[in-house]
Amino acid sequence: MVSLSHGARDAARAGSRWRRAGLLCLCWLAGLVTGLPAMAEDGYALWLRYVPLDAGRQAAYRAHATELVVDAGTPTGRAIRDELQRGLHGLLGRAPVPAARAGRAGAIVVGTPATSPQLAALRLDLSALGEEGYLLRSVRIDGRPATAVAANTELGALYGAFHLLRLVQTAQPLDALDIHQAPKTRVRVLNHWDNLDRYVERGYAGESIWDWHKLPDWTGPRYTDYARANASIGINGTVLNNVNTSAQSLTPMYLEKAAALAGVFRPYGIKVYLSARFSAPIEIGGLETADPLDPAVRAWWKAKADEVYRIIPGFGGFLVKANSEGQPGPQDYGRSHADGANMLAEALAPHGGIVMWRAFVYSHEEPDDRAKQAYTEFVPHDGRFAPNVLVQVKNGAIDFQPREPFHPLFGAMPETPLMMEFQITKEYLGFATHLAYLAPMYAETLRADTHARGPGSTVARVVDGSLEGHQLTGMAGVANIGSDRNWSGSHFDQANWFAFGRLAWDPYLDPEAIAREWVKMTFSTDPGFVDPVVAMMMGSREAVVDYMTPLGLHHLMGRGHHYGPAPWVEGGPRADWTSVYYHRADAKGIGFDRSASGSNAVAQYAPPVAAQFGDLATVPEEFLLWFHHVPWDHRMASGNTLWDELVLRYGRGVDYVAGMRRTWDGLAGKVDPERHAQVAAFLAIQEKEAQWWRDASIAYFQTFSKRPLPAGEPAPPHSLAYYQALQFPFAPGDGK
Ligand code: BDP
Repeated sequence: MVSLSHGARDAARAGSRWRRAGLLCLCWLAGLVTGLPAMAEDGYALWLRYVPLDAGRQAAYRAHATELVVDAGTPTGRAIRDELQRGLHGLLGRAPVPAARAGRAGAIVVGTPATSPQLAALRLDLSALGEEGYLLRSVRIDGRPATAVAANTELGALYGAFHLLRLVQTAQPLDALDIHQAPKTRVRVLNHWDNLDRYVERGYAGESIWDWHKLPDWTGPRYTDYARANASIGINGTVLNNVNTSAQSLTPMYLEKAAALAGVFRPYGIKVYLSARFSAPIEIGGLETADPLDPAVRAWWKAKADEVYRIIPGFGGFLVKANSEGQPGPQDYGRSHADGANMLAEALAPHGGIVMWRAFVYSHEEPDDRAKQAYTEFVPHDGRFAPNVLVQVKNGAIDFQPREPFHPLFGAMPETPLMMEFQITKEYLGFATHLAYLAPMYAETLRADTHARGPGSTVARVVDGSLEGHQLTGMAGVANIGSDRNWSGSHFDQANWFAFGRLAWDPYLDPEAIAREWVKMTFSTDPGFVDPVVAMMMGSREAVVDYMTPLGLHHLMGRGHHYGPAPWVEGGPRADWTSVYYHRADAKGIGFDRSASGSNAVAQYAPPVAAQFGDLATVPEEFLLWFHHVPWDHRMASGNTLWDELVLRYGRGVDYVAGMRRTWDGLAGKVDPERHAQVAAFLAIQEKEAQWWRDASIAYFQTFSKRPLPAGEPAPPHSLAYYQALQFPFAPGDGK
């Protein structure tokens, strides 16, 4: 080993200091030249990055942001002021000057007529905005141009402030604003499937962000950033704990912890809700039964609700998974879902709380098609739920598959407000590494026509209450958030959180427009980047359908952990947890016959929909094998046989991913290297796994079809036995 004298060592150190300084300088210069921030980007800032705009834009926007007038005397007022100062300072290089009243041209005046005399003097019509809506309008105050962000409540004003920032982030003009916004649903919540030990069921972004052990004493800045991000997209509630919950969450110790989170979230309009375990009266209450008609049980829940509200002021209510996948529920006592939900509703009602009662139910004792069970169990109780109950229905009747037809409950329970449940975490769509933008999937369901009250009875109209005149409405998204620095496990998964919030606010928004907003806010407004990335996102979910479950196939993933292809899964504790139950491939063909000749699940839809889905000649091809068992030689619209089409679709999905990789590689100069590298690496994983899905699926289904692959389609590189032998005992997110 060469030893250096002290002098030499010092000189070497000084040299490396200079080299380091030079490198820093270079990075800074590079930042100036490329317009990219010199700091490495890790995704933590989400879509609220607020990086400097180019000089020309900055100058234009500064003229609209000279002063900021907002009453910061309340926590929400402070949140508004801080966000606008932070955002505008970041974007424009200079924050507007705080002022008590607008005195210069270009002021931003935010608040309610009650908090702002200047807004009151404008006599704006806020009557249609409700409690959460807002108005952004270019006005004149004392003859000088100003921007008004006005609402009936401070929360509405906060939402308006985020909208104003979004306009700047996405390079929209501020000259002649006249924007009115009010949410179309009332309860817009994330469902965290997080356990108290910080394990996240179906979570692919690290452990739970709720650090229960350190709560209530330590509430780090991340909780505030979580609230900011959610408020920025209009989410107004969060269910902190898993639907498969432990009764512990309702003990005083955990209620105190939840209260600390609620305190952080309150200024941002985010209510805390908890999943309630139906058997809690037994487990933590010392009762012998949880029978919802038992007076002692009812009294226990009433006292529990009183206690919860004492500890957590403004608590939102309970989410319940009952009599589903082994969870306890009212049926354990011969009672109905309505009995169970109404008992909790009665306990919460005096405090203004609600019950979100899940319709995701199916039982292994029930031999009928799993797709039919929720409808069978719930429709008879239509009209029997208390007014503060929402029945929470997954988008499709099986389970968050890459594509499902809309759930037949939508439109079938006119007397009951039905809440939509979407999955944001990609349990069945490639975990965190596959790039799949889910807004097209959400919108496909929302736009589906139930025909419940004739044509135009879309799922969105069921969910927003307009079809049947319900006031209590909502949308839930199973969160993809964890303690990973980038929150969602991958940069592009942030888009799904964002899109969920935007669609919960307005189920009629265009997925492409949402993607465009998100890309501009998250990466860059350069059209040379935005256009190809948005195009790539828009087709990405269809690609997953193609390489995993084309033409209406479903539930073909690995057992338990749900990772990778496993269409061969059979046996085990219950038939409806296998793949063969769903695809039913045999020598004749493939698919689940849910037409009148089969399980007749189609009959659960309104007659025009049932007729369309139930007939092989009219069923949309994307749902073909969902509703029919179809011969291998069936002619498809393309002229191909079903078998050939199936193989081609698998390949099409893989090709799409290869195309996304090419697109992304070509954008290297337009995005910071850190995020570029991770997305590129994840796309490589996705391509490998898409290929695996294609190869394993074809190898398996060919044992039934016994047909050659279409010309030019490569044979799977391995034997079926090879794919079947792959094991993944430590795949993340499995239930436990
Ligand atoms: C399934 C998940 C399981 C959840 C269940 C649910 O695999 O972990 O508990 O949904 O929604 O998709 O209750």
